[in-house]
Amino acid sequence: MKRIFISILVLYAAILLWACSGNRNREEAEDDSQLIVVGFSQVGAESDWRNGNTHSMQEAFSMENGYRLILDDAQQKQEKQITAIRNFINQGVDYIVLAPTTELNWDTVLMEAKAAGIPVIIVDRMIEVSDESLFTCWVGSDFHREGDIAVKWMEEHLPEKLRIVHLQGNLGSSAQIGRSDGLKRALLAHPGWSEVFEAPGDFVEAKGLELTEMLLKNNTDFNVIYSENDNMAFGAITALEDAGLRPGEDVAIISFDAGARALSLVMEGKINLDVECNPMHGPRVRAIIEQLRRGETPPKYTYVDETYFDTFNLTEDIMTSRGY
Ligand code: GZL
Repeated sequence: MKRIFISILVLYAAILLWACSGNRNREEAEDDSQLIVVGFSQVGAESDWRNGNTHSMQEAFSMENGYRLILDDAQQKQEKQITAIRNFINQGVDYIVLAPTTELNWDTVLMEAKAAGIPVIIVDRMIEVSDESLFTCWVGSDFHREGDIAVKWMEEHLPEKLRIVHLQGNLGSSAQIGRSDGLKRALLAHPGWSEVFEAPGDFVEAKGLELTEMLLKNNTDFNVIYSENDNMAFGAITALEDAGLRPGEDVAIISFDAGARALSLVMEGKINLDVECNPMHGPRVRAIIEQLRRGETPPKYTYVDETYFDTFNLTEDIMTSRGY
């Protein structure tokens, strides 16, 4: 008799537990419908900078903050971003955030987003469109200024005779256009500067390594590597060291992004100059969305503050305080 009573009690407790969990799932489902849905079309995961940018967006658009982030990695292909934006439209997201691979050919898909009444915020690189109403706001860097910072430093710290290897980012991206522009103008202004090699390394470490190994194998004479991001610089540094050369001494290394790994190399004297490119766009974009939700009008363009680091100004405190 006692055994039957206990069995009934256990069965009753199990039914009670099941009912509660069902309620909880329903509550979560109801809460989930209250979340603001953001579709984020990200370039890819090609560099430390890009990963820092993605992490910043994931932290800003967390469920705890009242958001559901749908992240799409385009593997550096514009056509994948266009497909992702169309998927976001079909899913009826509340906002679309686009980190564009290149500047051109966005009008058609942004017209579709506009027709669907979904605000589009552009982060990082710039886009060129026929009608600026096709996006709500832009948050990013001034890449031409970054190139000018690098050139000014080179004028002040490097010898008059420069034989420059130019490792470019993805051709057609604002980061490549702006950083290349700075060097191009300097080459015209400095008779003692010559560009002995130029090629896209697509912002990836493997291409930086491959291109530099090829140059060394061909006995190309160079004394500066102007690398348009840290990851290509990492590859170039490996190639130089494998060949018994001292990066930062035998060959000056100019880089962009200034991520944590690169700043360690600045401290070691292997990167001479690293121009900062701030990836922490998450909080800025979230602030824009919250302004829009309050019916306010955020600025159309917001440039992030950026500086540069070299062995003269970099400290351990700076490195620990930057968070990326
Ligand atoms: C710059 C960003 C560039 C970084 C690279 O804002 O677009 O793309 O410099 C990244 O590291 O791949």
